[in-house]
Amino acid sequence: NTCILIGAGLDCGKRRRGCSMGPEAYRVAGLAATLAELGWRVEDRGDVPGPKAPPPSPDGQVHASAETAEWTRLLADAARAAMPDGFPIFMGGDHALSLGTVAGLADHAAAQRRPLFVLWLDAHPDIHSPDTTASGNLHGTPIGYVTGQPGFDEFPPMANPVPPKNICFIGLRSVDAPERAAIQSAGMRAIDMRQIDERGIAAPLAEFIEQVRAANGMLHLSLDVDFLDPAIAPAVGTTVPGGTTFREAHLAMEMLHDSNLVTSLDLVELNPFLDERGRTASLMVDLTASLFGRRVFDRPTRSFS
Ligand code: DIR
Ligand code: MN
Ligand code: MN
Ligand code: MN
Repeated sequence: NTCILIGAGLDCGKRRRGCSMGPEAYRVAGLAATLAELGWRVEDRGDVPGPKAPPPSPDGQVHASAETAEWTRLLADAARAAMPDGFPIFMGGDHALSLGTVAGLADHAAAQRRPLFVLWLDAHPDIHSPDTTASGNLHGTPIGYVTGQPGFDEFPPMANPVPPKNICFIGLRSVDAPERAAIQSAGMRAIDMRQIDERGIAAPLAEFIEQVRAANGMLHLSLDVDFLDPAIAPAVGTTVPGGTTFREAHLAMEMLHDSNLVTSLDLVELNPFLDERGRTASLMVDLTASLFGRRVFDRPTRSFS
């Protein structure tokens, strides 16, 4: 089996820069070799040549929409091109990259006549539109775009919108009023940190996995660094306290590996400029390894002291 690494160093989904260095950090952290050790054939397609982040827009305005729209086109193309050849891993880049990846994956799934499901591991639901965002940061909008919400006129039309019922959020702990209203009115599966505290991460994740399996779906996993607790994953611009632990995150990846349903992956929001000696990049590589079949008993130990 082949996995396809695609550098998506998009850095225009918010004003704070640094995510453009993400793809190189994953390479330096050994993502390709890690996957190869697990028996995967690895093909690195290099970096998608999207536009650089422009200077910060004034507060209250939407930042870098033309650049983000161009990335959306390029990444949708890259996703459609990669899917027939293997399992794509989009090395971000901020979360605005998912406007493009999910759009392309939705086209691929529609061509296969299979439903696309999206698992969004994130402190935030990212369900704004350019009309509802308070920050003006488009990394807060990919779920709004891929579910076909209005307000994205500058962007390529979403040909195959993802039904809100096919989306599952896990790890939520920063949700504003319009986001809460959107999630509730669409009846989306939204597992917040309180639910994880009360039920653990395994039970709600297993329910979603069963939904995907019953529908013979393809499952896209979008993993935001801020899903993790900032104590173990400091290299992200939007840290939120009270995130998932090391074991909760690995357990989710191990269960997803065992499900055999995941067909594509985004690694997003890593800002290597904020990292501590590569610690967050290495954790993201290790989580990816669990998703690709590494098991607890052969996980190497690392020390960062
Ligand atoms: C934030 C962005 N909720 C906003 N979200 C982040 O700007 O609306 N997503 N950081 O992961
Ligand atoms: Mn996000
Ligand atoms: Mn987030
Ligand atoms: Mn928000």
